[in-house]
Amino acid sequence: MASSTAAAGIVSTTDGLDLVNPSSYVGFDSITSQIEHRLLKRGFQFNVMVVGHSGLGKSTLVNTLFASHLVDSSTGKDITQEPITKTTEIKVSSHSLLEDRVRLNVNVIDTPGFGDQINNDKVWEPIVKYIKEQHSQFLRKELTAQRERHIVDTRVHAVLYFIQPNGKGLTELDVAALKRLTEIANVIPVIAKADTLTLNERANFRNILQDEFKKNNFRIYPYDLEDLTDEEIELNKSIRSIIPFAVVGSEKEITVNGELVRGRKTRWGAINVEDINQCEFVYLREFLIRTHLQDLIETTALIHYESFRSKQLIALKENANARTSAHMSQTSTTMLR
Ligand SMILES: Nc1nc2c(ncn2[C@@H]2O[C@H](COP(=O)(O)OP(=O)(O)OP(=O)(O)O)[C@@H](O)[C@H]2O)c(=O)[nH]1
Ligand SMILES: [Mg+2]
Repeated sequence: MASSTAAAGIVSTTDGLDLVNPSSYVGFDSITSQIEHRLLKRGFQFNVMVVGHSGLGKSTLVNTLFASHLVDSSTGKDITQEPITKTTEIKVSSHSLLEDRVRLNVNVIDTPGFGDQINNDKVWEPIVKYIKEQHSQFLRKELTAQRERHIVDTRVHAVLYFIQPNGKGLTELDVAALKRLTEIANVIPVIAKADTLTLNERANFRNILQDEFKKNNFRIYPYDLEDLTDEEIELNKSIRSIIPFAVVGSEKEITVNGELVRGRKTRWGAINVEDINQCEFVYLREFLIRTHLQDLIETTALIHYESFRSKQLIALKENANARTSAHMSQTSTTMLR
């Protein structure tokens, strides 16, 4: 807090810092607009991955998520026109969203579903490997002598984990995969194909899953880090109460009340995926690309990447030390001979 011992434009603060009030205009107050300008020019890079058992609607949902905004930037075609087929390999598609001067570059990383293989042991390993590879690539670029001014970020900022709407709970495979993935990335679980459950069944299932996350000590995103404001803590609390989001995806448009909407016909009637009374798809989208976009990107860098980076650097140092001492003992043995 500033006291009024101002002399020659210097104001002392209670934390011992002197605030200098320059007598003429310097111009650094424009720094926020400079940063804004730079960020707007460069745009944001957001990488989201979908993971889970086979056939749960992963590919459909990512297409639905950005459907109204997306045009495949590589082909220029509206990607939602293409039929969705079974995903057999990790596939990245790049999209660009432009809203109110802000450019958002989204990489969607679609992965093959679990459960089709004869041996399902560690089927999540290729996914873990992919996430780590992106960290490793980033680290390599950071460590090169001629570092790029702006390293293109391919690190996975969010993993949407799809859970079968069985009403019972997680499978053994889910538990093992979630344990591994929550250690290395921001994991956001969703209840897939929520249209197959009644609203009551959804609420019960959500409670069961939240208990299982607790019991297994999974670190589910969002995290309450030290520097959050009271408002952000409150927001996270309310988000946490509806995680896993119950979502419905659809590759088709249907007519509901005479209006053409993206939705599905179910045995209870038609579901409009954009209607918050029928599914939580809109909450998920808001959460991902509005309220938590920057936090997802930052948390990936500050927590997950940082932990990878420090482990790698320690291992490098230990290797180098081991090599030096091996070399020294070899030299002294030679000298003794
Ligand atoms: N009832 C219902 N069906 C859905 C939903 N989303 C997708 N489907 C259907 O489920 C089937 C599988 O959808 P995909 O999007 O290919 O599922 P996936 O998880 O990508 O499948 P894999 O790539 O094999 O792992 C398709 O027939 C979709 O039409 C949903 O929200 N509700
Ligand atoms: Mg798929």
